[in-house]
Amino acid sequence: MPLLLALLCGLTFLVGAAPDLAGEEEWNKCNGPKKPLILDHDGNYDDILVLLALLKSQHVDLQAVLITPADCELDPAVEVTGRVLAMLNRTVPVVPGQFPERYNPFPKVWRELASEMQQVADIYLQESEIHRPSEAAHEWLESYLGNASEKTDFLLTGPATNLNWALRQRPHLASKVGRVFWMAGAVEVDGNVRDSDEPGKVQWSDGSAEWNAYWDPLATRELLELNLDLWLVPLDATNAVPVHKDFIQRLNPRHQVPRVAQQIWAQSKFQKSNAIYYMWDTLTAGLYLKPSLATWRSMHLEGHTEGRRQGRIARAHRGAARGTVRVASETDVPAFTEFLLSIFNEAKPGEL
Ligand code: AGV
Ligand code: CA
Repeated sequence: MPLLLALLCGLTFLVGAAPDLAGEEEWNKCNGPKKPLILDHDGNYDDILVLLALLKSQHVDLQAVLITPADCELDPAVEVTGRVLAMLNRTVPVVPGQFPERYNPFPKVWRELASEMQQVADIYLQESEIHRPSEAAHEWLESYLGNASEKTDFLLTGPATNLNWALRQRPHLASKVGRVFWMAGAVEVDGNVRDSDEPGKVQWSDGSAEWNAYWDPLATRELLELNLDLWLVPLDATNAVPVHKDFIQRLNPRHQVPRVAQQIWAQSKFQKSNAIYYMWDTLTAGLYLKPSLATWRSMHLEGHTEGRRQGRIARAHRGAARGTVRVASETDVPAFTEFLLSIFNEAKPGEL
């Protein structure tokens, strides 16, 4: 990309230009025609919605879907992922990840949502053959990056375990990693690990961490230290986008993708007051596709790994050499909403 264009693009996104159509065109120019992307999700409702949105986007060349066994039961999450890919005639590898040595398990009732989605998929989507490599996600990633001729972007909508694991094994592969968008953390707001659907089962935590960062606190700390081109979307940004009924009602049930999206969102327990469902991951995907929808702040961050604040992502002490990332702060919510709806509702030629 010519230097001037690169500079212009960088400037536009850092100040958060008006997210209008011109902004989008600008982004697409910066982004090139089709970008290789790996989605690493953890099988909850909005993770699957992200997959649907990416498959409909014209600007993404999805290389693989990695699945972290965090906020899901693994097999149903793999199955639902496979069916969604088959619905859009895609045969990308679906690669399950392994558990790290130490992790903080997600509440069982949330992990079971993957089976609930599988039941819906059973009714609405065809059974499909899944291209499931035999290696674990981090091993698969090592060989993928080793063979890659250009950089690949990453969208992480669960914990950062797989990418961090691969790069710890083979640090030189970081040069093959493009932009990394990660839904994680709560920098200047409260965390959500004490939200619960299981009364009486409160996490041993001071409440300052966000779940994706808390599941594998070591990976969180290490990823922040890798000096990647990291774009973090924490609760500070996602708190502005709780799921609303009027949004769900605007999805067009006459087309297959928005219909499936509507079913998943309607099923999400978005109206519960003890554990409100937000558009955490879909906002992150939206910002990946169009960063100008938010303003970004450059921050020096570190992850805590021990005690009751483990999983917390906080500002790093002065002078720390590593850990500068871009952090989403203010999102233009109406513009994001329209953008997401346009992705889902836009009919593709030949789509049912
Ligand atoms: O912390 C947000 C992350 C997102 O990646 N996940 C859900 C999204 O996929 C964990 C989570 C927090 N609160 C939840 C979660 C809830 N009420 N139900 C299910 N998962
Ligand atoms: Ca998730």
